[in-house]
Amino acid sequence: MSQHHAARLPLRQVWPDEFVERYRAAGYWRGETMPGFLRERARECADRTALVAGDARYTYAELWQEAERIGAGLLALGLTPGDRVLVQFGNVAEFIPVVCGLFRAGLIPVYTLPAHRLTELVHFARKAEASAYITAARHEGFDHRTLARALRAEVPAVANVIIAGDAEEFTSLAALAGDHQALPDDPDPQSVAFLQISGGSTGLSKLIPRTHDDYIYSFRASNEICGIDRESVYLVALPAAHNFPASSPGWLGALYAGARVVLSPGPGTAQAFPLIEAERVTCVGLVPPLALLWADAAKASSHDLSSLQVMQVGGAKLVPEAARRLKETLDCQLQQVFGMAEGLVNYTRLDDREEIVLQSQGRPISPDDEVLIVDDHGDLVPEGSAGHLLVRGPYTIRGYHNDDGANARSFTDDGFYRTGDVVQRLAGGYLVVQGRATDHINRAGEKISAEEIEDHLLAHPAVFDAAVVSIPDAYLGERSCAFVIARAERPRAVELKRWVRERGLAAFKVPDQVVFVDAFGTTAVGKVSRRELRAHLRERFVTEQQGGE
Ligand code: OOB
Repeated sequence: MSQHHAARLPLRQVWPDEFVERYRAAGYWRGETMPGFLRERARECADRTALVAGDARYTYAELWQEAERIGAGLLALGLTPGDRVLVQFGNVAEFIPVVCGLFRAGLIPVYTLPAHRLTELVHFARKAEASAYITAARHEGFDHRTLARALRAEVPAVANVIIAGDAEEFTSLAALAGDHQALPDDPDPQSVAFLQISGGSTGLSKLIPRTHDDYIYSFRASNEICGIDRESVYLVALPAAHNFPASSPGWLGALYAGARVVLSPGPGTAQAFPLIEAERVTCVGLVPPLALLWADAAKASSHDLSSLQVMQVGGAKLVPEAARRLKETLDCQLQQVFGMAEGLVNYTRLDDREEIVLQSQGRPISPDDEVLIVDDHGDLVPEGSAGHLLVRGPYTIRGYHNDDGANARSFTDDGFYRTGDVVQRLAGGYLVVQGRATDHINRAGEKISAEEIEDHLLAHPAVFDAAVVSIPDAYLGERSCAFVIARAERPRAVELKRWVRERGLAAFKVPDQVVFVDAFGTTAVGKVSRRELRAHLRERFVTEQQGGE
């Protein structure tokens, strides 16, 4: 129990030796590390602006200095390199310096989303064996100190809580100091740099270990594909902890390039448009519903958006008609991005033919991304047919953190990750996402596991059975709908929604719609799989709705 202060062994993500050699020889893995490149930029780009967030501006030198202060301060509290630290921030000025500080101290950030609540944080803290939680006093009206207290009560191993803003009984981020604290050497490039949260296609979210070598390769190569260089200005409009705005090429790609990162507090045009004008933003990544909103708003806007060169759209499917609408309205290039926190990222290229940009979700970053498209039995489908996407490559994980069950399901014996996506491959390796084989709801880019929500609904005393499915939605792409068979007394829909919220879950997981049914309507409910059952309910519902209109 008292191993807490002993140095932890670095977490590793293991690729077989032959792959390590191959990825090094090809120049993908160069032995760079997060603190290593940040230190270099602080030297090369010392006085250039690295980060703009609210009223705060940091040069590269200042960002590094702040990272050293925070890193040393955390170690002075008793944290040890290798310790895992839950990080939860909205798009505020503290987020990036904190993450850089963790990298500097060899601490491992566990990125949570601002929307996550107690149940999720407890799960992440336990899975990661976290020993600290860093967050803001309040975010969007919610008090994270209260959450911190509840988290510490459930997981006492989270011994340190560090708060940006009024810290109350906790440690204040602003007061961290470690003047005499020795900082460690840069970590092993093949060790795990951070833990990312998976979309959670089955059950609870898994933790995704990404190494310095593999992640840096993904955003360095993304910079090239997305045209990010020192003169670029990258706007983070989606939650900064998400893999898309973090690394595709995201704020990390931008920092790697010596470019400028601008954080928008939210994704709305009222917040983002003035920033685009003021900072001359050149690139932004959005989910499809936002992209469409932005395009509409841009037509009527008095803001000068002429600096914008590339609008990236990803996280959920951009259907061709919507892509065409964007192309017609926007005065900048459209780039489709189909990625996943587990690794593989596909982009349409900036010089691709219009047809490809409208029809496809792009092609992989790396010539060494091995993409297989297989049928239900694992056999390759004929070229051009749709099938399950499997992938292996220089920046795709070989396993989740501390999760043998998920690893047995999600990876093949020879190390391919089963993405759960159903895709079709076009000439040139371009992928078209057709749908998915797992039951999660992709709600405007936020991934929700059907199973996870069903479990929470089933815990309600008045619920006999529940099935959560995705329903096509004109605005969100998909929304969540819970079909519920009640016991004797039917609860009200709002009560079930409140129930889910009060189970300590992110608000985006609360079912958008609750539909009570007397039975699930198949004669063999007990025999079919949950998956078939959900598909059946979805189909019946969508057909009835269309019939009714
Ligand atoms: C990104 O990452 P995650 O981990 O939140 O979600 C991954 C899943 C994919 O497996 C796929 O089901 C879906 O999100 N997805 C798309 C898509 N982009 C992601 N489905 C259709 N079309 C697209 N363009 O969402 C993510 C990570 C890095 C870059 C971009 C997105």
